Amino acid sequence: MENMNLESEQKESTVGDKTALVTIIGRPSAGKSTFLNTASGEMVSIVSSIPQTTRNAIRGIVNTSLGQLVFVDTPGYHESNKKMNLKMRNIVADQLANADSILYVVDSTRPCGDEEKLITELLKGHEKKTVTALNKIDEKDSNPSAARVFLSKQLPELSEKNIFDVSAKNDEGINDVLRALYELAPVAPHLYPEEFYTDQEVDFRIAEVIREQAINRLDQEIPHCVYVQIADMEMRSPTKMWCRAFLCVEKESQKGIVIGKGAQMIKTIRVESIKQLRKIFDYKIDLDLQVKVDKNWRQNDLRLNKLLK
Ligand SMILES: Nc1nc2c(ncn2[C@@H]2O[C@H](COP(=O)(O)OP(=O)(O)OP(=O)(O)O)[C@@H](O)[C@H]2O)c(=O)[nH]1
Ligand SMILES: [Mg+2]
Repeated sequence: MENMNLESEQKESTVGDKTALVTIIGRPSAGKSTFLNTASGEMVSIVSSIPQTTRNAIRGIVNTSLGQLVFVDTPGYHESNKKMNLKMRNIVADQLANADSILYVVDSTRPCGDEEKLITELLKGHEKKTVTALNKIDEKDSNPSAARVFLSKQLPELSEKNIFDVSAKNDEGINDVLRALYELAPVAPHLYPEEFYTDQEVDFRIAEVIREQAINRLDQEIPHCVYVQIADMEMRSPTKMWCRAFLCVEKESQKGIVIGKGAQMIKTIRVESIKQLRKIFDYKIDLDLQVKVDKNWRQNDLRLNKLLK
């Protein structure tokens, strides 16, 4: 009996008692998903140099001795009347309304103009619960001082002590941001068991990894015209899963490009996806990957409602 008590004592949580739901917002390509991956130490949200990589609200959980921060990565917020963008903006607005606090990521290498103003408008009224990360300070053309001047004009209520210079890519300044977020967080029950670092379903994660590998190899408009459909998944043994997925494009002409000469492109996407998935899951995934045309899917409300949430 005594031993059992000892065991339960040892298993007692080492995660502190604060909890907060933190929505990450910022322009496309500001580095929101990179921040989340670095802060959580896991590949939670896919990253690419192409704006509008993230299309969903994606949760990543950071547990430390101070408590549990549940980050919600969101699509880059920007002006465009395209159906898909309007849906992505709704995702951001919903997540902002739900948030206990906000992590505002600014790309310090880009001048703060109208695009940034659009986001500061969204943040008005939320200044007290916002922590700002001026990202990409590792870049030569980074200008965090200019960003600070812009912010002091646009959001004078924003406390300077909650604005930090960071490099999400190089893990610089991340702990300062986390500390400030813990400072704002209330003592509250945790939202997830401490072994969780994301709430994403397996099929969604597989689809996202394939999309990441695809968009990082395709150019011009094609990355925006791609989505991944998981058609079938089956555990064939405790260490092996079989999965059939379709890389869907909008037009017949794009299909040829995604397949590539001698099917080289689709083969590379498949092999690199398997490698990435191996890092995430503790079983091997045998991937059957094919390309399919889903004509003008970005105009299809049913499809968008299913893909963007
Ligand atoms: N130099 C540098 N590049 C970075 C840093 N953080 C992110 N990046 C790069 O910026 C690009 C966009 O990063 P993401 O994390 O996908 O940006 P995002 O804000 O999630 O973009 P969307 O999902 O499109 O809104 C990628 O090429 C990243 O490697 C950083 O601290 N320094
Ligand atoms: Mg992103």
